[in-house]
Amino acid sequence: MPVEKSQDRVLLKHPKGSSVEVLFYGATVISWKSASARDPQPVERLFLSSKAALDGSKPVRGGIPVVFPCFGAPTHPEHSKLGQHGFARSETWKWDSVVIDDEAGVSVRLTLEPTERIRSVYDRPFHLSYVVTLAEHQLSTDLHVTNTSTSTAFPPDTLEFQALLHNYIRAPANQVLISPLQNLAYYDKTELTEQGQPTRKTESRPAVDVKKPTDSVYEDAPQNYEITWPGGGISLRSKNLKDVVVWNPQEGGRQIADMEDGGWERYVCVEPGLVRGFVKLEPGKRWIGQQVLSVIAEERRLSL
Ligand code: TA6
Repeated sequence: MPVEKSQDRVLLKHPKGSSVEVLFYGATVISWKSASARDPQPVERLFLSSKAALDGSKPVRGGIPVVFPCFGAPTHPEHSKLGQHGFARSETWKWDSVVIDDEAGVSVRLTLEPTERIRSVYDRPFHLSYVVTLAEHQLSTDLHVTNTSTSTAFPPDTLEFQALLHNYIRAPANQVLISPLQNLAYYDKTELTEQGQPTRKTESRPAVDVKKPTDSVYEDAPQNYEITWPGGGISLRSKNLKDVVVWNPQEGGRQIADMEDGGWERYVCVEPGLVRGFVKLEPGKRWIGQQVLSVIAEERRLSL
């Protein structure tokens, strides 16, 4: 299956018409096109702002930015020199290899290792690899984090990090519903306490909408979600990413310099991550956070 590599990106094409495009900058998936029974021609499934910078000057506004090693503003002392959402989304990753190329799908790997620039803000023993896999109706992305320390000292040279896959799913924001999140504890970042912390709430809605500005971090979520709207839907399964963030700023999107006009009406972010607490990874160990996005089959969508 064709894997077309250029200076700054790689394009994967499936014989059944689906495709995915990954920028080396941030290992950001910037396009995923897939057909369905309703759309015989592949259609774009991700939102990418027309004002997004794709030249490596700033993180990409749209697609799937990779968040590592901190989510939001850093809270861990080891992350204190990092900016919002860490450095993985704003470094240029290296092309590694084609991992799989068969009837079922095509899959490539990019890697990121400490560079002088990264070490100046995050001097920790890590290796990242990101595997993007395209199938006919499915896109999987897997983030592998290795603690490369060989130290046998005590206490161990543990790597502590958060990770999240910041999916901008193309959807009519005023009609989209996300489920099942009912009864989960969540932190509402649009409502701060007197101490400036997100308000802790319990989700009462069987299906969550984003008709008003939404920035909610759900804790210990089921890792199996449906994002649906009249005539469309995406299912999302994740592994080792116990939390999930739902974000849409609505009109607040006007304040975001690289958001296209009205862009907030065209997406919802549903982001599986491990962002409450930290992964604690001992020397020599590897952790993998995974997600699979699938186009929901037509028959199910019609019955919604
Ligand atoms: O994941 C949701 C969030 O953390 C929001 O709080 C919102 O600010 C968004 O990410 C975008 O962050 P960015 O740094 O890309 O502007």
